Amino acid sequence: MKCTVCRGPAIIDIRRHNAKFCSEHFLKLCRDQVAKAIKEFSLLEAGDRVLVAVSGGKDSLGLWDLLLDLGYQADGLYLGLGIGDYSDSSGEYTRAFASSRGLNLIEIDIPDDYGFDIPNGAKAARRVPCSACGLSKRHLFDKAAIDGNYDAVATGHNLDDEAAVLFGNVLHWHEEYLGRQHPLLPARNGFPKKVKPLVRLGEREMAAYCLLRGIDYIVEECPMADGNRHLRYKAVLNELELTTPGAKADFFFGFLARGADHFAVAAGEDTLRFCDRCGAPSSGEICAFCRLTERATASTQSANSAQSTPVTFVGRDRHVSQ
Ligand code: Q46
Ligand code: ZN
Ligand code: ZN
Repeated sequence: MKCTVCRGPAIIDIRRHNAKFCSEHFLKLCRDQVAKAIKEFSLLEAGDRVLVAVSGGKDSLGLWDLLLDLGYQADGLYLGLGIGDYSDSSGEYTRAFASSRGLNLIEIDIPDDYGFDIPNGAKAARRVPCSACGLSKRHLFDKAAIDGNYDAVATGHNLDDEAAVLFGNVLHWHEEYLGRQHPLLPARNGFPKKVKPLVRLGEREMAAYCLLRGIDYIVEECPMADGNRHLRYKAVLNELELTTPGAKADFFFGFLARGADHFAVAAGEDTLRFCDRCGAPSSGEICAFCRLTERATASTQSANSAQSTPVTFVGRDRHVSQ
């Protein structure tokens, strides 16, 4: 197998590009694809200060590395979710990456700082864990970016993630979520700009990128993801990609080019008011995160009884919206 660019020994075959790459040209491809996404979707400007949401996984650590390589000022933000061993080791991988490169890592620990962990807090608030987790992440990333005066929050959603989310949103015709599904969410009404610079790279490419760059990352999935719809959509699309290389990219980029505008109105406008407790933009007097914290911590004292009480979950599966 030879590199399509230099004819040297290739280490990876990317069927949707109908090309093979040696390690040098593969790393260049990754950088070029991120630079292309940034330019194509106007994600960042030269010299921007970026806050990268890092989880210790291949996508977020790879993204941090790529943004630094492309010359952006990038700091990391790690959220401790209190999900047992998974959180312990994802924090260790993140800290090891940051300290080995002398990077600035901001840490927020939800159990220490807000008094609940995601599994028990979600149960107490009668939400599915990924719904409580997603809500907390959005709120805390936004707050950290605004407080720290960052130009944007960057997340490690890759092509596989975005295609799977799009698949779910189309399958159920979630028009509002379709209206927000874009690699760029501009700053608005007190929310920071949010960008997804990895949309042109797949999961397999991110794993290979980390391997070649010597980035150690947590391989294990979050235990709360078990049975998640998002993972089932990924499996369906992987099956399709096997026989139709490029199907995921066609689906996602075709939507952005020809479908996204149609749903833009459905995303609506955010209400211009602020949470009475924390000052975050909110559609009601008290924002969703403050309500979650209240319910999650009110039940901490009676956690034992909450655990034995049957609960009705509300909220959606993870990754459906930003
Ligand atoms: S961390 Fe949180 Fe994911 Fe775990 S609880 Fe669900 S949303 S699966 S990216
Ligand atoms: Zn080559
Ligand atoms: Zn609030």
